[in-house]
Amino acid sequence: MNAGEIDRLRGAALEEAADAGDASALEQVRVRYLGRKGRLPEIMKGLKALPAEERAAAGRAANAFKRDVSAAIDERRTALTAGGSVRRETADLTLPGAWRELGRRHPVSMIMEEAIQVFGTLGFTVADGPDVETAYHNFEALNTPAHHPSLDEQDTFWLETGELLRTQTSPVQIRVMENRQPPVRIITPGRCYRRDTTDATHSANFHQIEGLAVDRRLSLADLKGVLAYFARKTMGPRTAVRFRPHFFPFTEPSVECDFSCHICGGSGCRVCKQSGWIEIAGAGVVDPRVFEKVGYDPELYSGYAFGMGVERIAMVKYGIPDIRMLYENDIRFLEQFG
Ligand code: 2NL
Repeated sequence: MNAGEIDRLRGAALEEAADAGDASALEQVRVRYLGRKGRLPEIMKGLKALPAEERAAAGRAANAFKRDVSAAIDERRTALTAGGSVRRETADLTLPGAWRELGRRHPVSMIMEEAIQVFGTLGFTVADGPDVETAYHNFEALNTPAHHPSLDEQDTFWLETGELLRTQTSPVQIRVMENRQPPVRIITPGRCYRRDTTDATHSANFHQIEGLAVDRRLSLADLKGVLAYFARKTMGPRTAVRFRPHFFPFTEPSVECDFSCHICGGSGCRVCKQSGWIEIAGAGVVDPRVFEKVGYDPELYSGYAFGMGVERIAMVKYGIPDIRMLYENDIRFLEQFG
C-alpha cells in the first residue's frame, strides 16, 4: 500500500471508530485495524515491497495511521463509558442545576446555643443527664415530696418501673452536686416532660435551661447580675430585669424574674400585655435542705439557681404566638429563623 492508500484506509478506520455503538463494536474495529492479524501489520509488511522512492512517504502515513486510529478508539471508548448509550447531544447543559436547600437552625436550638454561649462567658459549663429519672432526683432531693397530692404528681409521666420522665432539668444538677464539691457553676439545657394538655403555651415536651452556682457567700445579688447580663445579651443592651417574690420548694427566698419588654421598651404593647414586663425565669437561693441531701454543708456554702423555658424565650424573642408552631415542622415557618 502506498501513502495514498494508507491515508484512505485511515479515514475509513476513523469513521468506523467514531460510529461504534458500544464497547464490543469498538473492540471489533480495534482488532480489524490494529490487531495482530489486522490491517496495520499488513501495512508494515507491505512497506518493504514498495519502491525506495515511495517508502518514506508510506512510512509516515503508516505512523499517522497507527497514531490516529489508536487515539480515535481511545476517545470513543471514553465517550461510551461516560455517557452509556445516551447520545451526548441529548443532555441540555442550559438547564438549572439540582439544588439542595441548606438546613437551618431550629429556633429552640438557637436559644439554647445562645444561652450556652452567654453563660459560658460567665464561667458556666454545660451538664447533661438522663431523661428517665428517679423520683428521688426529680423530687425528693429538691425538697419536693413526690407522692404529695400536689399538681406535680398529676403532671408527671410515671413509668411502670417507678421512674419518671424528668419534669425539669434540676435532677441533672442534683447529680452533679452528688459527684462534685463546690465551687459549682453549671447550666443544664435539656428536654423535659409534663402531662399538660397541649395549648398555645403548653406542650407535653419542652426544653428548659437551668443554672446553678454554689460557692462560699453567693447571694441573690449575684443571681441578679447573672440574669441581667443574660437579659441584655439575648434581648438587647437596654433590657432591664426585675424580681418579684415567689415560692419554689427548692429555693428560699424564691423569685420570678421579668425582663423589660424588648418590643416596646417598657411602655406597654401587645407582646407584654401592656405591662412593659415579660416573665422569663424562676429563680432563688438554693434551699439548705437541698444541700443537705447532696452532702454539702449549708453553713459553709450557699448558691443560687434559676430555670427558664426555652420555647417561651423563643416565642417572646421572635414573636411566635403559639408553641405548637415550633413542632409542626412547617418549613415555611422554620426557614424564617436560623
Ligand atoms: C421555673 C423555675 C427554677 C430552680 C429552677 C434549682 C435547682 C437546684 C436547686 C435549686 Cl439543684 N433550684 N432550680 C430554682 C428555681 C426555679 O425553675 O419557673 N422554671 C421554668
